[in-house]
Amino acid sequence: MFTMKEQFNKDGYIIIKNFFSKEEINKIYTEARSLFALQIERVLGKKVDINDRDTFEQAMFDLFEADFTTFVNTGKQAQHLISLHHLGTDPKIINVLKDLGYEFPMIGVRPAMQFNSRYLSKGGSHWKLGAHQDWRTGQGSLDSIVMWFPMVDCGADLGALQIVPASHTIGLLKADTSGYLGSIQEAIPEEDYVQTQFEVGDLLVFSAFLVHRSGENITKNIRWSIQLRYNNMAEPTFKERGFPMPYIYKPEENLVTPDFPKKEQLEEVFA
Ligand SMILES: O=C(O)CCC(=O)C(=O)O
Repeated sequence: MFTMKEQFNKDGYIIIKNFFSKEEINKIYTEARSLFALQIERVLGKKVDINDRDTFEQAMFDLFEADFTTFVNTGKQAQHLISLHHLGTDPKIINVLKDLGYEFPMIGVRPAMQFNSRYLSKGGSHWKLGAHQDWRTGQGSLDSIVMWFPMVDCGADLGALQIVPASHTIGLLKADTSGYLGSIQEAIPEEDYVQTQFEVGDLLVFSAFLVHRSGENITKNIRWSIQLRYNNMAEPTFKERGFPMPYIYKPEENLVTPDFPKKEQLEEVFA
C-alpha cells in the first residue's frame, strides 16, 4: 500500500474522492452563475434561473454572442470571487501540500475558473487546451502542484482532463511558446492518455510537469472547473533562481469608461 506521497511521486498525480463537500463547491458555482446572470439580465433583458441548467447555459451563449466584451469581463471578474479564493487557502488544501512534502506552501498564481464550451469560443480552439505541462507557464518550484476539479459532475463527455501518468519525470518537453495555449510539439501516443472522471467534490492533484490536455466536451453543456496552483518556496532551485514570477498583472493605462464618473454620481453614492 502506497502513501499518498509515494503514489504521487510515482504517477505524478492523485485523485482524491469527496475531498470537498458538494456544498462548498456549489457555493462557488452558484456565485459564478449569479455573476453572469446579472449581465444576462442587463444585456439580454431577461431574468434566468441559474438552476435551470440548459436554459441558463443557453443564456450564457446568448450573452457571449450579444456582448462579447461584457462576457469576457464577467469571466475575468469571476476569477475574483471571494468564495473561490477562500477555497484556495483552505487548511485541507495546505495539509495535502504538506503531506506531499511542501515545507513552505505558497499560492503560485491566482485561482482560475474555466467555463469550457465550443459555444463560448469565437471559432478558435482555446476552449480546449492541447497537451502541455503547466510548469512552462508557472516556472515555479520543481515540485509545483496543480489542483483541478469540476463544479459539475464531469467525465469524458463533458471533456474532463486527460493525463499522461508518470510523465512528470520525463523533463520539460518542447512546446510552442504562446502562453496557456502553447502545446507540446513532441508526439505523445494517444494510448498514453488516461481520461479522468469526477463527481462534484473530487479533486485531481498533479505535478506541474505532468503532461495533460483538455478532454473533448461533446455536450451542449458548459464544463465549469477550477484550477489552483501552488509553489514550495523552500525548494532549493526555486530559491536559487530568485523566485521568478512570470505572470503579468497590471492595470489599464486609460479610463475604460471615458468621462466617468460624474461628480453627482459620487455625491449620490455617499449621500
Ligand atoms: O481544464 C482544461 O480543459 C485545461 C486546464 C489545464 O490544462 C490547465 O489549466 O493547465
